[in-house]
Amino acid sequence: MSERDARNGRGRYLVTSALPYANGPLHVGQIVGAYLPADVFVRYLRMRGEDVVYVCGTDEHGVPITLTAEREGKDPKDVVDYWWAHMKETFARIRIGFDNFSRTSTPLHAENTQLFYRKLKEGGYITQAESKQMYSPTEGRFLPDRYVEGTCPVCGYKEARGDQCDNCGSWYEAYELIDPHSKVTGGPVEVRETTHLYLDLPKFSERLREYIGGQEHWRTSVKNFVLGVIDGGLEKRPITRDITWGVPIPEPGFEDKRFYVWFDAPIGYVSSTMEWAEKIGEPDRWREYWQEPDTKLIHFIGKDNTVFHSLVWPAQLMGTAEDGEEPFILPYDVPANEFMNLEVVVDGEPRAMQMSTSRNLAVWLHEALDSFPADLLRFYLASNLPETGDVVFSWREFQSRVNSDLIGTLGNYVNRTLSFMEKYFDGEVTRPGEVPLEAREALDDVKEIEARYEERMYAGRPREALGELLAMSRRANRFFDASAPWKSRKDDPEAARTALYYCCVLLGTIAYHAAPYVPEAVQRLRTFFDGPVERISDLYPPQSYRGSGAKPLFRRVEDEEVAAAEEKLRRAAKGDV
Ligand code: B3M
Ligand code: ZN
Repeated sequence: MSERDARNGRGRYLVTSALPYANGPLHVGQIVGAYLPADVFVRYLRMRGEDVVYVCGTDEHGVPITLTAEREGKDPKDVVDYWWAHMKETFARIRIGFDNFSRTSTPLHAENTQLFYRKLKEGGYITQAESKQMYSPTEGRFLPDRYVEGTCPVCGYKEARGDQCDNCGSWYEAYELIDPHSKVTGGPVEVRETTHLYLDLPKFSERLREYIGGQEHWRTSVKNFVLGVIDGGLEKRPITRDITWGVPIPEPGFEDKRFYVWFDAPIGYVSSTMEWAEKIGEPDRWREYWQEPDTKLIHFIGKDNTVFHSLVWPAQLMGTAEDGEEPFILPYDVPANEFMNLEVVVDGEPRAMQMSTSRNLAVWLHEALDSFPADLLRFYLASNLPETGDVVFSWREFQSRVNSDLIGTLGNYVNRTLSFMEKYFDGEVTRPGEVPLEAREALDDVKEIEARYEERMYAGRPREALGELLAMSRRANRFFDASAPWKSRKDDPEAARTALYYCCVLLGTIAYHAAPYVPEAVQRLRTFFDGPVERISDLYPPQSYRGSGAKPLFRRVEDEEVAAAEEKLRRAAKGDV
């Protein structure tokens, strides 16, 4: 996304967050990758009057699901039902405000997937071929991607998955792994022939290169990575698997196979939008968001999903556009975020470790929300988004960011303004005749900071925008300090009242820009702050501001809480949980 988008308008946006596999609780690493940045962005766009639909849902197919089901001795359906509900609730608790949270096991989604397939086939983009797949003689079945583990053929990483290496991001066929073995039994696997359907990616090479090459506003890392993949030469990719859980394939001879999860998953964005349109009683509305060329389609993802979203998925979309029907639009942007590691404090020494969901070495969101208000977690996570590189989650840093930035800088400004006003001016300040120089300077500075905030926000970088929000709060605090109303209220009460009026102007602007990050606090603020919460550039100064009964917007994070949270991670890291 680019600066040229920074305008106040009524653009149309379809924003998506990657569909999480419905096989376990959400952790903070996922939230900072695909959800919080998207949610903050969407909230902001809405405040600016843009037309936005924000969809998501669970990814309920594929090996991550069947592996979990097997491990737990359950039916895949029970696994996804449970986690769909759990995730939906957790997202609501942290205030991720999807317009629709669907799931890929719906009949509508199966229909859509088969429709995409048929269109691709009609377009001549599907081929059929025998292929080599990993077969486990002891288990008597083919083992798809993630059931197989081995050493990465590119970087030598020992625990590389069957379809992709988590360490270097390479993308290969399972039989290319060195020393491949079954993830379930640990036993050896062998290569056998089986028939599959393929998406003819090479046919899209030129169009993909042109499409991606033309995306001036994409993050360079994403763009270069994908162009590199195309330059390396695209191959036909199998879109079916020897499994029984997934979307059925409308082809004779494929009754015992299912579509590969990455074929159907992105179609889930379309299905979720259709479901949304159905729910609001305008079943055709989804077309505006998928077929109007001026809609901006933005996929927020974690970087490990880049190839699928910026290469395979656009090919799927291009390939369905050719039967005379209204074509689908292509992604306008694919903001891919980096990873979050965990700080574990061992013997007083902080160490960064990779999260491991299987070892329970993670900060689970639902647990964090049991201990802390959503706003506090949102604020810290937003200040620590992996927008440009990997980051580390640290409970100590959570405490210091919340206590010093959120409470000490932003919350403190709100508090001192409102309590001063209530205490000395009966909770009301009216518009003064003239703007004193100091106030004018403060307003001008905040206007400048606001412009930077907005540019960053429109560029899909809420972490950087948050820095500007804090700059705004510091500037406002400086104005409060410089006008020293606690002094002037005695010898020049009018000057104090004037200063307080402008403090309220700044307060309303700070609250406006804080709302995407800490929505609950700003909602609460409106119950005791009566005045416009508005961009400074749009503000029509009101006759008066009122405020009474103000309460602190945020609560502090205590040392004991941090100690307890750290202890939990320490124990997980040592393996005794
Ligand atoms: N479920 C992978 C993941 O959670 C996958 C994303 C699908 S987005 C269409 O990392
Ligand atoms: Zn690798």
